[in-house]
Amino acid sequence: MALLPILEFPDPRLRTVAKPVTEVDDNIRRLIDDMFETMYHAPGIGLAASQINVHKRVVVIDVSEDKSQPLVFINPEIDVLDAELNEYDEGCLSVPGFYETVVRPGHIRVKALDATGKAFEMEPQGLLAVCIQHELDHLNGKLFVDHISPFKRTRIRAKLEKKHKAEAR
Ligand code: QAP
Ligand code: CO
Repeated sequence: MALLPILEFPDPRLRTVAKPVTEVDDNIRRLIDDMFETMYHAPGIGLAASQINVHKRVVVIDVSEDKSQPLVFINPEIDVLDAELNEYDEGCLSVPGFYETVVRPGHIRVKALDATGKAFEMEPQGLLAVCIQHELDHLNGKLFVDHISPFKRTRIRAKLEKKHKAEAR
């Protein structure tokens, strides 16, 4: 297992659209293990491969209190199940220290492959529905800051650029 460095906004590599996984093999399972280790260490509740500069459609999530419910989504696809929208204060390991309210559909259906390559479906609501949509955005080169006002996004970018310059000194 390995802890992997996480790309931070506004790194342009976070804008890469990830490619579908064609075969769920041991290399993908090693990637998944490293992603869980990196996510739990942070700690975080969701991580997309894009955030560790691997542009494959792989997401790991665990929204449980005690890290007991690891979920893997390979090549995830989402349908919106009802028109109701929910607000949630989202954060992101790639936007450390910043949380903003994002509006998204509250009830979705997700179809994906698990770590064995088997297709599954679920119909989450609440935090899990938020998290899956947030992570699928990453695979499409999108970040939660794209859902907030340009003013707030610019301010966050400036603060993180300042932090990155300080870290590089
Ligand atoms: C995405 O985010 C998410 O700013 C996962 O300093 C977040 O795990 C989906 C984190 C909220 C739904 C709701 C953020 C850790 C972790 C930070 C995360 C930080 C340290 C974020
Ligand atoms: Co994120």
